[in-house]
Amino acid sequence: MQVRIGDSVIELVLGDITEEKTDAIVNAANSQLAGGGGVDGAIHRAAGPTVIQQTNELYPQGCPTGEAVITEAGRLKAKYIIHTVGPVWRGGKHHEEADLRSAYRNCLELAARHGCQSIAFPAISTGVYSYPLDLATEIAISEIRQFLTDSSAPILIRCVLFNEGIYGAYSRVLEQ
Ligand code: AR6
Repeated sequence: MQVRIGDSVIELVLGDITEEKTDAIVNAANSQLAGGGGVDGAIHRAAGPTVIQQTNELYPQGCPTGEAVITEAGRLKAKYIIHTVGPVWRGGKHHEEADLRSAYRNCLELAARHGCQSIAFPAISTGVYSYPLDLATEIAISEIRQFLTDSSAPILIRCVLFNEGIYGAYSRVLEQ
């Protein structure tokens, strides 16, 4: 499914983000940038050891929640990996929404600063970090829409969704 916003496109696909050929793919990392399970584990396994070497060298302090850092992409087809840290869901009253919005926005701004014309996102925070899927989806789509509305350069944003349930949630919100 695709929606056009000006000259840009938001696209939803079902699949594995490690196979994407977009200029950048986003990793849902932890604040130590230490690797982990979920999409983080899959990305590091597919990209190989140079990525964790780079995060250790360039970002020894890790990455705070809501921020984003960039590395090359090792063996992946993408050029860059943007590592962001979404919030852990703790009931919704611990600035989870602001942190998740800021994670999306910082990824998009970092990608733009590196000249990326296409970027693939997973559903940040909706796995191990337990953010309720419908709420996370609203935030993802609204931040992406806002960024595309504000920016002049055309860009493709692809949300790569790991199962039918997540795809369904995204398509319902994008259709609105
Ligand atoms: N491609 C696309 N999406 C994926 C893939 C994949 N290969 N694998 C999983 N997902 P999660 P979080 C989806 O848990 O909630 C890690 O241990 C998954 O279905 O990967 O932000 C980190 O190191 C879900 O919808 O990330 C952190 O400690 C989404 O990706 C912590 O988990 C995010 O799930 C981050 O938790």
